[in-house]
Amino acid sequence: MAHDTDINGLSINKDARAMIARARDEGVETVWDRLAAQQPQCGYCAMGVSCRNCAMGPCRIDPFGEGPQKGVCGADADVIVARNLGRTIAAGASAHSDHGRDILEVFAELAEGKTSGYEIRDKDKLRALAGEWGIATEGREAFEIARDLAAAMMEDFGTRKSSLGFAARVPSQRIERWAELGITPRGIDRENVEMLHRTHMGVDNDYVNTLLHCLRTSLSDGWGGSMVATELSDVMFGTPKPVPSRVNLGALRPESVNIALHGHNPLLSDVIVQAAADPELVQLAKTKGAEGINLVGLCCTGNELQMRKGLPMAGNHLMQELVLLTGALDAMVVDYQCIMPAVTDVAKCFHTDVISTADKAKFTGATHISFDPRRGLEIGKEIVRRGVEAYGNRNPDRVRIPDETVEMMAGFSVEAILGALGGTPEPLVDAIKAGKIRGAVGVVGCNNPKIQQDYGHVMLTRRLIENDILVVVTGCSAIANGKAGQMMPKAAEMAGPGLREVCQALGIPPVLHMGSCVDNTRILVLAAALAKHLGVDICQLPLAGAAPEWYSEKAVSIGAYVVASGIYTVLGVQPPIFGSRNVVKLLAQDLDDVVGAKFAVEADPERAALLIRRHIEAKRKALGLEFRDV
Ligand code: BF8
Ligand code: SF4
Repeated sequence: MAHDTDINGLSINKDARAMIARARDEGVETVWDRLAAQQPQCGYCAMGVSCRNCAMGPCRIDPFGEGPQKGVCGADADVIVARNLGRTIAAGASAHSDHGRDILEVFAELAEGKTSGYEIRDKDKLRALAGEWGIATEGREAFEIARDLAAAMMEDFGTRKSSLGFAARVPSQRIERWAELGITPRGIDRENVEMLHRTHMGVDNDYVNTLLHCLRTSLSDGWGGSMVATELSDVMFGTPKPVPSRVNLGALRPESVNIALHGHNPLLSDVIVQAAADPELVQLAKTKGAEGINLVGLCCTGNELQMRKGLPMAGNHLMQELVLLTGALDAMVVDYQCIMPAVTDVAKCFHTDVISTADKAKFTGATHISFDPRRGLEIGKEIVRRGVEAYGNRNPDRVRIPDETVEMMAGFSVEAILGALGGTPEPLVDAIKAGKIRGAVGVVGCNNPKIQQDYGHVMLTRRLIENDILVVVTGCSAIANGKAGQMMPKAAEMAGPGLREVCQALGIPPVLHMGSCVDNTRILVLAAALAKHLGVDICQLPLAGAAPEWYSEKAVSIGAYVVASGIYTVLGVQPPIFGSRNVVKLLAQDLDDVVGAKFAVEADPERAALLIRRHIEAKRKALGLEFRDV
């Protein structure tokens, strides 16, 4: 196994390093070993100039201009790079939107009274959503309203409409821009299918046209599939409110049955939380010698549970193998997305039962228990029972749980943020106008083993809050910031004087947990609400986005819809587009003229913070607000 990197360079987390060291001692392969084994990675693919879209290929373009400049079909670097980006975005948007559809289908069954373990927990939100979608609520039962809302939302996935239901949330200036550019998302599935069509050999051979459709496809995710997922999850599982929680591998308890919930969709994990409280199962755990049943989260399923229930979080993306290396995890329950196939291999080195649950996401080496919402609670109990049984196979001599947990706060939905402000964005707008808060930035996305784990998230966030910029986080970035102690109200001490004053007055942290990756839509909703409140377009606000350690196709879709919504976005990992100067110029420069926002790529978080601060001050200046020279 190749170990060319010093462990300290792999992660900033003490607990991660301890487990990586254990993996090396015991000969267990992890993501860092596999990355080393892949070196050197393909330069053509890294630049986006390889294509295998048809059997006349595979083809590649020589980025140095000496070798071939066209694929067999005649596609040049611009066309190939744009097509590859389009397929990446379609995959990412599809992942989010299919997750949204799964929630919607269960919501529809719930409305018909056919599910077990689900209820409508936020009836106010249901009524508010129905109002937005033009569905009558007066004198009607929640289930009747839910039935109509489900039917209306299902239409958004198809081809019968020319714009999405949530478009009414978008400021009118932005809607007009999208219409002028021809990028108004029509149907969620439609844009993704059309992207696959356009990128077939011999269809869209104009890179500008393809890139515009990239934006439209991503918008069908942000204002479509992901937004359906977030909003209906709130209706079914509760709209998050500020809640205390904890994070780190120390969330595992040596004396308890430990079950990790990993993946993205709260449909199953929510019923598992109910099942784990079942007195019979708790008793069973006790008869096996355990103190009780301890659930912990990983990745975005973890975020969903942490946001709504304060469930402790074991870690983010690069912790999924390391949590197994504690030897203290009895079951890892997975649904889908970001679950490395490697987890079943690492689990084999211990007693851990990996349980897959989605029929569309099976894992060789895992136990598959097919999820069915009609028997949700029963299946939840069956899964928890397996975890309790696996505890009996645990070898206490192999248990190493490395660290104390860190306290963090979660639960900052838009409703909760507005609630903390007294029900209106006015106080936030006033703080921005007064310059106490210079602006706000969403720091989101993944871990990537090419970057020292969490360094990008934590350092960028630190530099922003020090400079009076409010940070909102989702996904693995939220977990990284939690581990770094930046998500408690006392972290306001790390912030600049203006932001500190506002946070201390409201009793909130300077870094707000807004949820999972589909919950980036909460950030869109907040940005749109601020823009509407001020009567401006989103692109005029002092806002930015950043994905310092992104790895996934979903992150590319998120970046694209954030930019298409008018928010400047800085990526910390180079996307595979640098084989086409024209594509880079369009995305990093020309886009600003058409959608009022663009991308930047900057690996160093200190420099990324500077780019963002300059951008925010420029937006302040353009709005006629007091600004600083950065
Ligand atoms: O959807 S941040 S590594 S876990 S893709 Fe995955 Fe990235 Fe984490 Fe959540 Ni989002
Ligand atoms: Fe080559 Fe064109 Fe086929 Fe791509 S689509 S593999 S560039 S011939």
